[in-house]
Amino acid sequence: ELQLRDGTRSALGFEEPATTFETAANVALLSAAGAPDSVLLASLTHGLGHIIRSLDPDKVLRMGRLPPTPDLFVVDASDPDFLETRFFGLVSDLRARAETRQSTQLIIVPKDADEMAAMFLDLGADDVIPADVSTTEIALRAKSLIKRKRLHDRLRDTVRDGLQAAVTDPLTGLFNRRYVDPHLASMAHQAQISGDVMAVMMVDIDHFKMINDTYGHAAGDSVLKQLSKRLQGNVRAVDLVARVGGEEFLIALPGTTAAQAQSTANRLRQLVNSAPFDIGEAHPKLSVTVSVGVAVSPTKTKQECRPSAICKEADAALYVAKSAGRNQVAM
Ligand code: GH3
Ligand code: MG
Ligand code: MG
Ligand code: MG
Repeated sequence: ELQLRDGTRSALGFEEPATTFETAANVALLSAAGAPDSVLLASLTHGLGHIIRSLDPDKVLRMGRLPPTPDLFVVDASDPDFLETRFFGLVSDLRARAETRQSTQLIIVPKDADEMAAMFLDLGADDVIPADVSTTEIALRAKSLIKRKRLHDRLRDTVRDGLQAAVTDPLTGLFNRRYVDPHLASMAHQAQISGDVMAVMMVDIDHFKMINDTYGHAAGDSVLKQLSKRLQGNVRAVDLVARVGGEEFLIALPGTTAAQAQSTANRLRQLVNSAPFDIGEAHPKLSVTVSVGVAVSPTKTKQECRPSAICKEADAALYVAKSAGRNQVAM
């Protein structure tokens, strides 16, 4: 018995998680409360935390919500005295719920229960095996399921990271133009249906070219990074700060009136000017100012909420602020 357990564990890679899996596999055993302990199932889950001997879907799914979510659910439906329909419901629930959808499922059925096996596969089980196959075989199949699942996880993460990179400005970590357009569109849509107001600000650094020309491009970059932090750190969580040009930032503020937007813009403008920027030991700290153009929706010309119209008005207001001498807010 001991030898069997050890053999199963090492076949699954539990003995050497670092070489077989990047992190130890997390396996949950689901079985009827009264079902006899099987050496195999005990060994599958040995030392891995989650062993839940329950078929109460709520209990099981609650466990799926706790990190780490099991890589594999082993469902022991091999007890012929137990009603298989309860297992059917559980398996389809695990597949349907967001918390456990990514976990794999290995179902152990009584031997010669072909129809039951087919039913489990239809319901979304990844693999079904009769209870009389060798423990090595079960262990190998479990291992291959976990491996496949980990591969899927990695691919999903890679895609997510790729999407994230596509909408992020690498210098400042802020969202870029590509993110702003759909974000503004959905914000405008929300404002439209709720009859709510929204505001957009264009923030542009004054005489930024002079900073580059006088202190170098690296100093300019450093100002961009610090300024981004100041802006991002001083707006609400629902507000979006994005870098939309070299030294130009867009801030989108849902549910914000003209008066509120103007006061926020002035607060941010003063915040930039209130403390000088550190651009390295070789240079004195540098005082920086910004000009801000503000627009709200519904816009001056249109009742409907169109992002392009608000942005155009914010741009025009920015131009006014620049022409009027910079370091000011216009709307
Ligand atoms: P104004 O007050 O009218 O806005 O003048 P300005 O000098 O800020 O505006 P202008 O558009 O003439 O110059 C913007 C400069 O920003 C020119 C460009 O070289 C610089 N710039 C754009 N992107 C970057 C960047 O990523 N890093 C650095 N260091 N400079 C940048
Ligand atoms: Mg300019
Ligand atoms: Mg500028
Ligand atoms: Mg500019």
